[in-house]
Amino acid sequence: MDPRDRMEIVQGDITTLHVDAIVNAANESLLGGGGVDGAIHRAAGPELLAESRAIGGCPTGEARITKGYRLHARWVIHTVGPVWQGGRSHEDELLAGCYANSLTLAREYDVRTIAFPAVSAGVYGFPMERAARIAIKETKRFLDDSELPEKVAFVCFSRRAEDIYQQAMDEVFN
Ligand code: AR6
Repeated sequence: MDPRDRMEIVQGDITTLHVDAIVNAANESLLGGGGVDGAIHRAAGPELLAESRAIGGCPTGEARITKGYRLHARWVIHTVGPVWQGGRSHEDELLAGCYANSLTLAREYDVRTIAFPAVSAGVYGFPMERAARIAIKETKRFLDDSELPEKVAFVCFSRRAEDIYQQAMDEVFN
């Protein structure tokens, strides 16, 4: 199937989705925080923190996997996006790494359906337009060479984010 038909934009709360894996926009400690990270930890329950603590952290641009516990999702893939510092501190490459490394881990665990939030585009201050373009470009690149995951959802928390992702999709595929 064409990568475009395997990628979709959805608006809503990532913690409610029935997918094999959801991606968490974590920080290097993997010990939880605000934003989507806080929402995922609240929905998954305290076992998630216990398993995350045992991992011992994750460098920016990389990804780690845990179980999903009380979530519908079987797995949580924790990735650490870069903090936006103006764009000259390898933020683009690090963010691209978040997507490539999360998708690689997903494939290793036979994940068929996965959902990403807008990694780094909240508290970490990455401009949403730029983050969305990187997310879609990097995911397309991965899916071009891989049958798994079968479907990738980009979860937008606001209508504004949804519009931005839609535009990025049009740019990357046209
Ligand atoms: N479902 C989907 N998207 C959400 C949800 C949700 N439930 N909640 C927020 N978003 P952020 P970051 C969106 O700040 O920028 C944490 O404290 C949100 O609107 O969660 O990577 C971590 O521990 C935004 O578009 O992640 C780190 O310290 C996007 O998710 C730090 O924040 C990402 O916003 C990571 O910052």
